[in-house]
Amino acid sequence: MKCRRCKEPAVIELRRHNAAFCSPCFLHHCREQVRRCIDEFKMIEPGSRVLVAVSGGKDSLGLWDLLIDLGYDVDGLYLGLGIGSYSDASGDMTRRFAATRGGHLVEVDLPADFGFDVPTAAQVTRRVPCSACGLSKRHLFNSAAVDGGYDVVATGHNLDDEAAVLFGNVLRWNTDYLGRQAPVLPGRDGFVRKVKPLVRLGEREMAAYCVLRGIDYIVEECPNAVGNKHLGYKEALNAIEEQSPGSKAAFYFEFLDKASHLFTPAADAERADLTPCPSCGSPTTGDVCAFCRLVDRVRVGR
Ligand code: Q46
Ligand code: ZN
Repeated sequence: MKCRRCKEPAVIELRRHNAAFCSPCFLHHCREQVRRCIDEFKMIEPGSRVLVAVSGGKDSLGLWDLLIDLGYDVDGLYLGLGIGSYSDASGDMTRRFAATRGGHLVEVDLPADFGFDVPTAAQVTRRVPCSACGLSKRHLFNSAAVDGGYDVVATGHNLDDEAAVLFGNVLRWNTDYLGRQAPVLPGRDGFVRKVKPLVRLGEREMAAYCVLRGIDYIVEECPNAVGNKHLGYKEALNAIEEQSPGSKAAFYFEFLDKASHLFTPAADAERADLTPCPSCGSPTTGDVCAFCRLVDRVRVGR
């Protein structure tokens, strides 16, 4: 197998692109995919300050690395969730990357700053851990960006993640979620713009990117991810992709192109009336925001 760009021996084959690349050309390919994605979806304007949410995994650390190399003014944000040894390891990995790359890391810690961890919140609310975790992430990514004066929050969702979420939403025709599947969520009234610059790269490409760049990342998944529906959807899509390379990308990008606009009115209506939370000032549709209510519930529940 020879590299498509330089004809040297290839180290990775990408069937979806009907191509193989040597190591330097593969890294170039990854940067190109991110650069094209940012341009195409108008994700980051020149001079913007970007905050990338990092978990210590291949996608978020790879994204931070790629954005630095592409010349963006980008800092990392690490959110400590208090999920036992998983959180300890992911925090260590993230700090090590920041130190090696000379990146500035903003840290927010649920136990230290808000007095609870994800397992406790799950226990008190009697819901799955991902529910309190997702709520906390959405809230704290935004508030950290607002407090730090950032223009954009970037997350490491890759093509596999987005295709799997789309698959799940289509299976159940969750029309309001389908309206929010875009790789860019515009900012407004106290919400910072959110972007997903990795949607043109798959999971395997991100793992290879980190290995070839010498980026140490946490391989183990969060213990709460085991057995969730999302992983099942990924496996189903991988089986289809195996038979027909390119299906995953076509499924996702053709949706964006041809159908996503049909669902945006539902999503827009839901974002209609926002007022500042009396407790923390974040925009909310209710009185006190969902995150402040969670913090209160956990405090009382104990
Ligand atoms: S939501 Fe759920 Fe993740 Fe939070 S509790 Fe773990 S699996 S980390 S992406
Ligand atoms: Zn609040």
